[in-house]
Amino acid sequence: MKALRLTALTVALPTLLFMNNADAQPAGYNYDEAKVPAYTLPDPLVANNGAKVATAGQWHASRRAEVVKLFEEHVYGRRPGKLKETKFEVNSVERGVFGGKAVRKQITLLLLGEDQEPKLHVLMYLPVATTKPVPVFVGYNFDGNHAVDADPGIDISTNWMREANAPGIKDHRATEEGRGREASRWQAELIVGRGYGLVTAYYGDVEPDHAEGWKDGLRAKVKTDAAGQPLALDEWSAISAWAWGLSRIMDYLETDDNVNTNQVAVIGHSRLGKTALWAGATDERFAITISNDSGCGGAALSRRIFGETVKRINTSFPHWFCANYKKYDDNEAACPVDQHELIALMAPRPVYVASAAEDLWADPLGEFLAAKHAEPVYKLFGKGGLGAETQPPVNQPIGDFIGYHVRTGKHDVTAYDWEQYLDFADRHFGRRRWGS
Ligand code: GTR
Repeated sequence: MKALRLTALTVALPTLLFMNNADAQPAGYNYDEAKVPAYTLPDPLVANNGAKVATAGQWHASRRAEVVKLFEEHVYGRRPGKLKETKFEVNSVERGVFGGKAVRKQITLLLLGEDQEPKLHVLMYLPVATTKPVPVFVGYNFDGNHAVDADPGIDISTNWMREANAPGIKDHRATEEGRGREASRWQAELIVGRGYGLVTAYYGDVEPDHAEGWKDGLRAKVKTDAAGQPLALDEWSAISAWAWGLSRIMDYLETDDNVNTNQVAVIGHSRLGKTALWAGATDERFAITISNDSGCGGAALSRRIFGETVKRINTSFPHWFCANYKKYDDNEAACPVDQHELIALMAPRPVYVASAAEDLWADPLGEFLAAKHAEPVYKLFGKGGLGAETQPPVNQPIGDFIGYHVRTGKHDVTAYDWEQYLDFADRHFGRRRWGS
């Protein structure tokens, strides 16, 4: 197999200049660029049979599907398509939100088309300044829809939460105190002010985020596929189940006249960034995919063994990936894919990868390099990639069809991140900045 060879030395310097807080990261892992091994990346443009993929037509006709299959088999597990017709119930429509700038809707998705669990509760904001269908951002939240804004009209999530007791959580359930706790990560008013809708749901509605969570979630409920064939439970990982839920939200959006369904961007932070990438890779209805600090098993190259490793993620979160992924514990180089190929699966659709300088656990440089090595696939389509050979300095966004920035600060989603995503979406959706 023809492969790309890289060494740590060619890429280390820009990052080292501003990354000196390894203390904030879990101990016992590599945060030293000099200790990144030389590695060889699989070439997305060499087919499984060794043939070179030279045209966009060849990528679409066969190679793309091969790469999806490799990720299904070795990383995320397969995910079924539509199983049953999802039913939608609009629970509330509130006008006059954000000083009259937005409509807030709450919709329940009956994922399996019947009045049974799991039900996915969707919170949606739409700007009222236009009567035209609007572009939207779709993404899961970590703490329940009520954490996205302090508005007391938002239903409190009743499903299991990962933290046992934390501000806004008691005995693994959300409390009133959790209202608005994730607001800085969502910037709903900013998004609406720029003319976009925001659509979010609590990922734990689909399946609780713990090793046994599947037993109380979607995967345990689904016994057969649409054709009545039995589904093995090991076919999909939790990340695949969550990504499947994002596709069901997309099904709903296709029925909502207020939404421009050609302009739906899927976004996620951290584990939900991994989920957004897998959703964008497997469901081409998502016009833009945005990965915010997704790290290991998301946008970061696994072969760098910098920060979180495959073994560590499979140990802490054994349910996120499929059983085969454990074969690559301490054995990253044996995996037939690396994460640049996941990013390449978005081509020719625009994709954005964002890092945070202090988030060494997620390997910011590894995220940049994965984006960089997705470029050859974009090139097949005549689309520009990052437009830079080395990682840019902090707070300097770059890129054409592959966007990238590393901002100052920690593992989080901030207003700065959202400003970049909005600018990127404006550019690709051919929009003038709202109000200009
Ligand atoms: C960490 C995990 C990361 C990232 C993060 C998160 O504990 O090691 O891969 O997913 O959680 O989702 O916040």
